[in-house]
Amino acid sequence: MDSFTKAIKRYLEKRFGNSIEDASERQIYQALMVITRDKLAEKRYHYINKLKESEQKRVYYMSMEFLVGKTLRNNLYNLGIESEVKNFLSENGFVLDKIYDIEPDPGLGNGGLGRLASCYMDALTSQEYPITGFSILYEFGIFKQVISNGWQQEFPDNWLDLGKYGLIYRSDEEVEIKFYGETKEQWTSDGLRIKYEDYTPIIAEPYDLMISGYETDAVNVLRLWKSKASGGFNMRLFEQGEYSKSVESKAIAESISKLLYPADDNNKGKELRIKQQYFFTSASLQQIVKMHYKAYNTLDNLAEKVVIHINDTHPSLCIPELMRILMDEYEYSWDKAWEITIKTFAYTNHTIMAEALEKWSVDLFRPILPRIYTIISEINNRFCKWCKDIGASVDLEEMSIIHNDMIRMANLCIVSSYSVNGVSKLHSDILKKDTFKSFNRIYPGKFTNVTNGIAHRRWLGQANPELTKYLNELLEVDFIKDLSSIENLLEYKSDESVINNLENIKKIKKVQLAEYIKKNTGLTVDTNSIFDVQIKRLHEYKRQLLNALHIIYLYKEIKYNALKPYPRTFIFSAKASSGYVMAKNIIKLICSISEIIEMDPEVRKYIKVVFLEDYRVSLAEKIIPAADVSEQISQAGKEASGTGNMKLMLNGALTLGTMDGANVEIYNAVGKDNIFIFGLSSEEVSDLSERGYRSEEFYQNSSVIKETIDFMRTLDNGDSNFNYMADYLVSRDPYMCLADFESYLEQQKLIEKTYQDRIKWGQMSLVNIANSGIFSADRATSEYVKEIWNIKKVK
Ligand code: DL6
Repeated sequence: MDSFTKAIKRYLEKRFGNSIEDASERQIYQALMVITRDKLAEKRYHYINKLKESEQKRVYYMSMEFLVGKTLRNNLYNLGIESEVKNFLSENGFVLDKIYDIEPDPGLGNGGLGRLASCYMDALTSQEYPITGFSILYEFGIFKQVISNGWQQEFPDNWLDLGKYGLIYRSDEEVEIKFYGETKEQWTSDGLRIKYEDYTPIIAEPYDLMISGYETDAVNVLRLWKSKASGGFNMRLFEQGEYSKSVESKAIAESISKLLYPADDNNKGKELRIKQQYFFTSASLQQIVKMHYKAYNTLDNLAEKVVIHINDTHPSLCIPELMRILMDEYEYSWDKAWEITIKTFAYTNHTIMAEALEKWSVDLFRPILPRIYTIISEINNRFCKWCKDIGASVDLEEMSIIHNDMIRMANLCIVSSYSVNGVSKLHSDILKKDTFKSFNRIYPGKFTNVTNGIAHRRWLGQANPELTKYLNELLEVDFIKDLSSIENLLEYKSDESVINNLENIKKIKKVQLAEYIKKNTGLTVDTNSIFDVQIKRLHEYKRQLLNALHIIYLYKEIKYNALKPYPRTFIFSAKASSGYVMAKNIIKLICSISEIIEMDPEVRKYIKVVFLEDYRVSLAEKIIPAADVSEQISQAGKEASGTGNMKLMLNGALTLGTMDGANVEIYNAVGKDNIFIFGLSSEEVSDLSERGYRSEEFYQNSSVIKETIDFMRTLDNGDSNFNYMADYLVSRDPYMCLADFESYLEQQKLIEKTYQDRIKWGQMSLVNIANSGIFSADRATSEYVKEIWNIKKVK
């Protein structure tokens, strides 16, 4: 620790010519970021040497998204020096929490999928497994959301400005990526060779983010690639006065890593997305193969030493890229290259939503990546032929990788990987029995399940230090090291003093959140009210609209039927994709309800609605520990797993949910008396869809639905969209909010009643915390390690 504080002082002197007494908070932040990073890099050096010596198998985790969250607190916590740094800073007049606030959230992802990738990096590192993450260094991560008059507005998130201090630039490992051009087959004395002509080269610059583990010597790396024009700007054009043209090619090259998820509702956007996918997969594969070859002087043993994990289909171009490298650069035959390839890749599917299963049009794809297209096409031809040869009575229309001039990326992944997994039991079953049933038939054993897990060190240890400290003292087990031991808490289920203490901690977290709400929205919320939380991406299938409809119902009952419910604060936070009109309408609706209630003294005594803008990891860390109710109300069969449900449970919130995704496993873990379940099951949803769902029938046949929707219309003041949303529910309601409304209402009433029995609620909350062990990312990654990757810890 001494050396750490000395290093801070030295950095301030050398970098800014300042002593610590004269330093600004910004300078302290920069010093902490750089010194922590360098300390981790030093540890990494020793770790990587051990790894090289052991020649053991490694995992490369490919993901277009890593929602890493703020890094500084995580790193100090993992290094076990957080409290010393806090004291040192405080002796010198600084507050560590204020320094943490300076760090931007690296928003290199959208939601669950990206956060999962980061939870897994953290968990694997804490368990000393060798993993490297690969992604893109987006200059602008997920947009900053501002709510203006209830409407979402998007602003660029220039996170690198302050986030760059955590990165190490590895100029020695740049690679070139080739787009467009033509490939020609050429016979040489060594046989048939592929020659690239007229291609556009782009340089991938590597930046490394150190990933620390808890109480371990292991340090893994997340490698982020940034695009750069090959050869910089065009000097000749510049000298001829063609200033804009001279920088144009540079700008085009650099657009690849400019933005996370450029809108792809037009061909230009789609093109850019394909380029992003190939850019980072090609750079990563080139790097992996080069390192492997350097270590072993052969690629014959690649699959013995390397697993490449494809996180959803976005990185699926890894597959043809490995084939290309093996054949075109290392002169392997097709058969040998294919044998290596299919033993190297494992794929996780994260969605069954048809619109999220990626497809690329051949016309768009082929000119950008001619050689990669040829390889995909050949994989497909051989796969279809193989199906016919084995006489499989399968539906090639459903399974062919290229179909109706579209390339189906999930099919490519399934055909080319040795393992395919879903992310909850229900989701994996649906993949096997429905979405990919024909594949499951011809590849018995390939499909498997790994239920998601969360990094409890961040979501409990760091986000809720009060609860962590209390449980540490009470349980006397290191549940931060091994979350399964938290089940010892069950012994205290009948101990009222423990229940009271847990309640007091919840209150502390609610007060902290209330302060944040006040500061950021101006709203005063009652910390004795039930904090009812729905935080996640805004999507129709997640049904924030169902939640809103319940609030409208309560409003009507309070105002016109003298209902006096137990006070409740409904807290929402969610970003909508910039082009997703209905999602933006739902945000507007929630904000309008909030405003109307706030203006009504009679109603606001009982209910309040808060929409917290700019949902991100660090905001989730504030909301989750303060939640009483966790709304997990997706239409059954649509949410692959969910991970927010696990984080909320871990912090003592009770789940109000459908039997969807991992809710089913939460239900099994806590038992039916410690969760609030409602709504149609996934089979019932399918049956109803097949029979033809008509929401209007539910509207006509249920007085409570009819009255709520009719009341909703009366709230429309011209500037709000109550009427529009009411029409939408009655005429379309694609995710069956109306079908589930009455059963949702029933559980909401039960929640209100149960909450008032403080001991009962406290016991239920305790049971949830105690049973959260299986949702640790340590458990989930251990399953990947044993069942899929077959790797060992670095000793
Ligand atoms: O597996 C992580 C996460 C799940 O918890 C969510 O249920 C699921 O919706 C999400 N999937 C995606 C995929 N999107 N696309 N494409 O984000 O993955």
